[in-house]
Amino acid sequence: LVASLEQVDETYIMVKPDGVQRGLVGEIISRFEKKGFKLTGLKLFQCPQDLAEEHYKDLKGKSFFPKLIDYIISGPVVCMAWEGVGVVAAARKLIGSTNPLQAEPGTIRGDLAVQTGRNVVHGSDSPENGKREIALWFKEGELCQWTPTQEPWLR
Ligand code: FUP
Repeated sequence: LVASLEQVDETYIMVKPDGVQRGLVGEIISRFEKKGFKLTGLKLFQCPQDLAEEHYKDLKGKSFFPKLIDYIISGPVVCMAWEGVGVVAAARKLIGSTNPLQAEPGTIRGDLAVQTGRNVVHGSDSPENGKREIALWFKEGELCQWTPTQEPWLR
């Protein structure tokens, strides 16, 4: 009842090309599933350069921007939309610090990555950016609003 009164947010999570190449897609998805969030969008996707630049437009002036764009378009990514109360901040906690060497053990980056420029996963940094990024990476019909049922699926 308490949770139902709270704001349900959405966040854009992406397994970056290194995560796909290293076979970490299932491991990364399962961390968000186990936490209890709801998956509302999922696809494997080769990102075009203009989309990568739009996604990271706030970082356009940074020296690492060209390298970042080359990295994101270097191979397929896995795009995901996740929904839940507090999902944006909780996903950032599950992901860990930008620099994987500073990310806590137990986080995705802390457990699975070493370099900032190859930090396996992206997560939106605010509910506003969650909405913006989901709209950027998904078309309307690719998202699925669904209600978990009480069905005894294994019987
Ligand atoms: P995060 O929100 O943790 O993904 O971090 P930022 O939005 O600050 O950075 C986005 C991406 O830029 C990072 F995932 C990796 C890359 N980056 C660098 O390559 N070098 C830097 O010094 C900072 C970020």
